Amino acid sequence: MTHACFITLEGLEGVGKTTHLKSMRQVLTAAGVDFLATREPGGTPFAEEIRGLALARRDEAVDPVAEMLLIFAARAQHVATVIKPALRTGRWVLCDRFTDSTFAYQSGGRGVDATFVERLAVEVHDDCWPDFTLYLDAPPEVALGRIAARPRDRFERETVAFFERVRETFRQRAKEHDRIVEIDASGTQESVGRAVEQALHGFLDAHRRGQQP
Ligand code: T5A
Repeated sequence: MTHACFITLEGLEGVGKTTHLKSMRQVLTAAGVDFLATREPGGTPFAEEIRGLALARRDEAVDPVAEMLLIFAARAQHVATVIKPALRTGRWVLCDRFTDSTFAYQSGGRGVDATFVERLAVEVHDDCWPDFTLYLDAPPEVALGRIAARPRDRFERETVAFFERVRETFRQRAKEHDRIVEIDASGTQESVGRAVEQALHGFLDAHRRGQQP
């Protein structure tokens, strides 16, 4: 292996990120990769507290820019104290969501200007972008249907139209960035799992050959 890689998993609520992170961990372990698994918003005690603030249901409407700044505050802490130090010491990072989610939710979903997101991304994590991102795609009714029985946080109470915009932004970013591989996650858990593992093996093979995107 040449350098430590930063891998992320993206997609709507309930699409199967947590489920498939488990098999991604198994693939990395079997390949002999030393990695840490983490998530956003969160990944450190302070950032997890910010996550709690951002996701909590409340009576007061939350301003989209205030929401985005909270998420970037958590990200600043996470990148500075967990992600960058791990990568610097040769440890790979596997992260459930990262800045692609901010483009999808705060810009696509809430309407914050994408150039503002881009500027904050530069300030907060500079060139620390994922080397490889798996985007699990499914219509909102399929993804949210899978978590219909559990209590909803502030985001999960949004409208289908909101999630359609989020999905469209994810799909657009997958078209624009070679590092993002889109996987149809509307099938069975087994078929999606196979596609996830195949894509990750493809990345690992390309990385070994020095050909990653
Ligand atoms: N957020 C986050 C932003 O707005 N901006 C940002 O920049 C960031 C980083 C937290 C929230 O933060 C927002 C977006 C989010 O609203 P989160 O913690 O990642 O995000 O929470 P969720 O996405 O809500 O995580 P979930 O646990 O809801 O969804 P998962 O992990 O995608 O789904 P998972 O794996 O738990 O699966 C859900 C259920 O479906 C089943 C599983 O067994 C499970 O029961 N399942 C399937 N069933 C049928 N077929 C399949 N193919 C299945 N795959 C899984």
